[in-house]
Amino acid sequence: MTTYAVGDLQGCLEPLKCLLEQVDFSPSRDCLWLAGDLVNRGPQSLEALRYVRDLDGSAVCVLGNHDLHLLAVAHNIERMRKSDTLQAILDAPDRNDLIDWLRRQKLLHYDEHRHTALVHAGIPPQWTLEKALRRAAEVEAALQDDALLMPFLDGMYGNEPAKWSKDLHGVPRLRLITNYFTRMRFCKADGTLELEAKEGLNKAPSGYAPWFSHPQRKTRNVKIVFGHWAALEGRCDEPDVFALDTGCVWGNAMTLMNLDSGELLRCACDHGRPN
Ligand SMILES: [Mn+2]
Repeated sequence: MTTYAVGDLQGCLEPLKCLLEQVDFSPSRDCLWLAGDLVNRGPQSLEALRYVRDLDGSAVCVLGNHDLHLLAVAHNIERMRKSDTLQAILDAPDRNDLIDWLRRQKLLHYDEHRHTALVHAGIPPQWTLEKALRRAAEVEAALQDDALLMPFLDGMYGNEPAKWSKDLHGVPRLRLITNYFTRMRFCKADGTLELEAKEGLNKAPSGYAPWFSHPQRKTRNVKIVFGHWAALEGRCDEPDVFALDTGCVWGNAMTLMNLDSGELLRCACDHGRPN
């Protein structure tokens, strides 16, 4: 049994299949971790979503910002944007099953055996793993609660509050937790977020640094696998932190990591590119 991890699919299913073929992936034997953003921007969002759902117990998936956006669009909370490629999912006969499956996925996964965490964007520097898991569980519970789902999706969008306080409650609290796990790139050591900058490591806004590079980060003892930040091009220069989004949807490669050996495999095939 081998466990593999992949970054953002964003509707690029063919490159994933190409990578899994190369390693002779078998769902009955192996496991695939997905760092979220299964859908949007790319050409095969519906097929990618179905593929991962059908991997069933062989896949571990965390939610990304695009996956949450799909949930909001599917619940008529948010309008589709021009660049969204989600229509095929909304029109699919199994749409309700897919959306229901998506809302039951986690924001943060931790494998005790491997001492490894999987998250879409990152874990803010001021939280221990235990605290991060408790915070993620708050959002996961809201997503799975019929009474809380709509108010959460409705209030999910926005960049404020930027700074964590344990006194935050209700939707603003859930919004900040969600922003940490699904949108964060740069922040301060106390977790104050800057959500506008999307460039690489050397383009940090003044006073901010990549979430993983703060010296006092409380998850330094945990291996972390994440996606979301394509501008890193797979490099974050931080021990035990693995940036797996290598921008396949933007015409670059998809990366598959063997979590047991640390080996990285890239598929530079261009069939994932949007027109
Ligand atoms: Mn993302």
